[in-house]
Amino acid sequence: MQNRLGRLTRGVLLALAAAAALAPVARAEDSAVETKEQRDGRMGWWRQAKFGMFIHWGLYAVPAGTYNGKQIGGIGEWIMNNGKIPVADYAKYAEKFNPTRFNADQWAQIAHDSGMKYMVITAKHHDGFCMFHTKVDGYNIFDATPFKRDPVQELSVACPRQDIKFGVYYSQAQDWHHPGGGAYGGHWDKAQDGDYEKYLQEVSIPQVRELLANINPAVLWFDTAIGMSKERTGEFLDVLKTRPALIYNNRLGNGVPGDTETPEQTIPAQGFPGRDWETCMTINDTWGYKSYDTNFKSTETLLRNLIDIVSKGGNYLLNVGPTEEGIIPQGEVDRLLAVGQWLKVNGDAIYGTSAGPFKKAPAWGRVTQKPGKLFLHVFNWPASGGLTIPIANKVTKAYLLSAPDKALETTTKDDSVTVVLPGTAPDPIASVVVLEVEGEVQTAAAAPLSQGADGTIGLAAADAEVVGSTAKLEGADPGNIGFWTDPNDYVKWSVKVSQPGDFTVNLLYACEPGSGGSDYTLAIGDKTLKGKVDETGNWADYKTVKVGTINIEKAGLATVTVKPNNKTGVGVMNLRAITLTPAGK
Ligand code: FHN
Repeated sequence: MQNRLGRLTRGVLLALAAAAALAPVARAEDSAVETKEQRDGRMGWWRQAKFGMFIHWGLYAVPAGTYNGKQIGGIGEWIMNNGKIPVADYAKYAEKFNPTRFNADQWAQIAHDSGMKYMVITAKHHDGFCMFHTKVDGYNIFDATPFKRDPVQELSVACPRQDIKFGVYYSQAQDWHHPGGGAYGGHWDKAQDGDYEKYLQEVSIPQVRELLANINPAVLWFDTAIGMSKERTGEFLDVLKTRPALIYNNRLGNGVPGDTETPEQTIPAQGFPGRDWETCMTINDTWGYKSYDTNFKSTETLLRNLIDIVSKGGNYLLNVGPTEEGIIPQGEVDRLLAVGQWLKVNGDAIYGTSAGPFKKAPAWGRVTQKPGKLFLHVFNWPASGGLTIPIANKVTKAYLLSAPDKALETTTKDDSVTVVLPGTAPDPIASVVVLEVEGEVQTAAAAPLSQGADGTIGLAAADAEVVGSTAKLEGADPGNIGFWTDPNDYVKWSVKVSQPGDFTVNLLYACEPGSGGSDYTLAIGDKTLKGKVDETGNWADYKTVKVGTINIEKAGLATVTVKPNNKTGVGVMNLRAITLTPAGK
C-alpha cells in the first residue's frame, strides 16, 4: 500500500484501494450473457490501444490551485474540498469560465500525434459541475457559463475523426455541489446536506443515462464509490446494459469488477494476470490544472512507464490538465509529442502486443511480444557483447525496429540466444530489437532459489509467486507483497534445499494500525507454523518478527507458502521477505 494523492488521507486511500481491489475476478453480472469470445471482441480495440489520454477539466481550472489568494495543497480538482470552499462561492467560478481557446479537433490531434488511441474526459468530477449539456439541472458548462458550448459532445465528434475512441469519466457517488452527494471527510456546507438516495435517483443515474444516450462513449470511467450498495450498483448496471459495447472500470462500487483494474499512480510489478488493467497517472502532480505545478515527468519517464506497463499487459491512461482558457499546457504537449515521435518508429512493439514472456523484467529493459515476434525494449544499452535472452526458440531474423532492413547477428547456445548489437543505442531512452522466432516462445525454466553457503534461505517478495487476484508485488527493490486485501490470496516460493534440518523463521513485514491480528500459516511440505500479524508503525514501517522453528526433512526442491487464515482490517500485511536460518546459528 503506498501513499498516492495530495490531501486524501491514508485511510481514505486504503479504503479506495480496497474498494477497487476487493472485486472478484469474474464479471459475474455479465457472464451469463457474454461468452469469452464476445468479451474478447468487446475488449479488442482497448487491448490493442495501450495508450490513452485522461483529461481532468472542469471549474477547478479557474482557481487553478489558488483560493482567496492562498495556494491550496493537494490535487487541483480537489480545491473545493481541500479549501472547504462554500458551494455558492465555488459555483461563481462558472460565471468566469469561458474557455474560448478550446478546440476539440486540436485536442484530438494532440492525442493522435502523441500515439494515443483513446481519450477519457471528466464529464463530471467530484465538484458536481458537468462539462456536458445535462438536462438534469443548469449546473453545467452549457447553461451556467458564458461559453455556452458542450466540450464533451464536441470531443465525442472530433475524436473518431482522428481514430481516437472517446470515453467519459463520471463521479457517480461523490458530488460536493448537489444536496445529498457524497463527500470524503464529510460535508462542510449545509447546502450539501440532503438525501443520498434522492441524489442518485435525480442526478447521478439520470446523468449517466444521458451520457450513454447522447454521447455513447466507448468507455465509462467511474470513481470513488462512496455508499454504493448492491441495490444501487444494480441500478447503474441496468442503465449500462443499454450499451452492450461499453467498457467500464472497476470503480462503480460494491465489488462490481467491471472490465478493467485501475491502479492509480503506480505500475503493479506483475500486472494483473487474467484481468484487463490500466494504470492512470498524472503527468505532473495534479490531475486538474494548477497554475504552479510544472513538475512534469520527463519524456524518458513517460515513455519507459508506457513500455513497462505494456510489458506487463496493461494500458497507460496518462492525464493532462487543461487551463481555464481551454489549452493543454505546452509543457505537457511537448512531452506527449516526444512520446508520439518514438511511437511512430516503434509502435509495432507496443500496439496489439501482449505481456513479455519472462516472469521478471530483465535489468536491461522490458519485453513485449506478438505471435512469432519478441520485442526487446533496451533501456540500458550493453557496453559490449550484445544481449542474451533465455529462450529456446530458433531465431529466424533479428533487427532493430528503427532499421528493419539491416539484419543483426545472433548466436544460439543451450537455452539462450545472444543478439549482437551495434556499439551505440539508436535511441537513448529505449531502442527496440526484434527477434523473429519459430513457434511459441519457450523461456528457459527459471532457476529455483537456492540455499546460501551458511545454510540460510532468503525468500524475497520479488521472487514470490502470488496466487490470487488482489495481492501483488509492489514497489521496486526490494518491493513487498501488498494490496493483500483478499485473504484467499497467498504467496509461494520454490527453493532448492541442500542442507536440510531445523530452521528459525523470521518474517519482515509492515502493517498499519487497525489492520493487525490477521492469522496466517507458513508451510513447508506438510510442516506448518502459525503466526499472527502484529501492527507496525504504518504500511511502510518494516519489522522483523520471529514466527518459530520449522523442520525441512530432506534435500531437494521445497515449496514454502504463506496463506492467511483471515483478515482483520484493510490488508493482511505488506510482506517484504522471509528468512530461514539454520536453528542454533
Ligand atoms: O479523487 C479522484 C481524483 O481526483 C482523480 O480523479 C483520480 C483519477 O483516478 N481518481 C480519484 C482518486 O482515486
